[in-house]
Amino acid sequence: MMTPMSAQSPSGEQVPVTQDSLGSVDYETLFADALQSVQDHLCRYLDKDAYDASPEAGGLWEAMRYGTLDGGKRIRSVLALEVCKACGGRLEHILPTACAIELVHAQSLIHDDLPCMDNDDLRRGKPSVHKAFGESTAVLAGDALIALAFGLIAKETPLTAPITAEILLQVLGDFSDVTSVRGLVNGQFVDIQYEGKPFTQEILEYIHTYKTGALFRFSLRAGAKLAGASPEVVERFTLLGQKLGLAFQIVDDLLDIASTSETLGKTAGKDQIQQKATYPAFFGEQASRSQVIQLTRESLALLDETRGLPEDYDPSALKALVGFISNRIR
Ligand code: GRG
Repeated sequence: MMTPMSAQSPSGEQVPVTQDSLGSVDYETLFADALQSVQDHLCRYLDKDAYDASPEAGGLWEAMRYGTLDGGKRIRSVLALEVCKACGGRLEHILPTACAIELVHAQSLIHDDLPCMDNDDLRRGKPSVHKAFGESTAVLAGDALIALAFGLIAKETPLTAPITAEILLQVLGDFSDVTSVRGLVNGQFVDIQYEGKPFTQEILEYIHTYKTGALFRFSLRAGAKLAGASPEVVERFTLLGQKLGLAFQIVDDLLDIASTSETLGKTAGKDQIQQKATYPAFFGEQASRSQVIQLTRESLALLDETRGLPEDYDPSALKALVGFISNRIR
């Protein structure tokens, strides 16, 4: 079992997240194997030599690799891997999808940073892709990453038990929803529409549900599906993904206020300048923090539910991830 640690809130004060104070875990150490598996697979997939690319497209591959391989917490892919493992699944079945999640996440950051979107010159502690490679290359790199992500799932997921063609098609269908106007694009659109405008709680929840929640929901859902879990278990983990996505985004909003660009690797303090629809702007910082604590408790309770899971089900790694999401400082 993981050792519980004390929790650090985004504002720097100690917050007891749960009764047993599950807190800021040493994420890189605890999940070193998962992080390495994802990184190795991504490096191999984005190896431009392996793709017989014409030399003229070399700059595009370079931009894609720059935006994807160097930096990032990989929290969504690690969640997918750990859910699959907890549900009795195998690494080889979830790894292609976990990496596809990282490709789409990288694409969303590349496009989000463009001047026509959130306009940020700094990402993962270095110049954002359009700053390093130019705007047209950044747009094309993002476009190429989305298409490659679908190919990764379709071509590299082994069709061995418990994975059937039907399960694989379901995952691809879910992935299409996440990457379309039923997911991230929808959230980003509404987020931009409401910049500098009055917004309601419903709009705020809507933005977060799609902009950030969609990829979290997919990550956990795919992890369960690709372990061959029952529909009930898949829905339970999808709900957990919804709660974790929301907690992750509220913490992101709090860090934008309380942290620095150096720590975050992206420009801090932008939400207020751009008058974004955020939890702290609507509810205040303290109430937002309380919501994170509530979501954390609900997430831990979902992980204590064992119905439909293998006899040796061990939620400790997933509980550590919940603690990391709630108490992260970057
Ligand atoms: C998917 C087709 C398609 C389009 C994307 C641009 C866009 C449309 C959506 C933007 C979504 C977005 C940037 C949401 C913010 C989510 C968020 C909190 C990102 C930061 O995630 P971290 O902290 O980043 O996990 P690292 O760098 O650690 O990977």
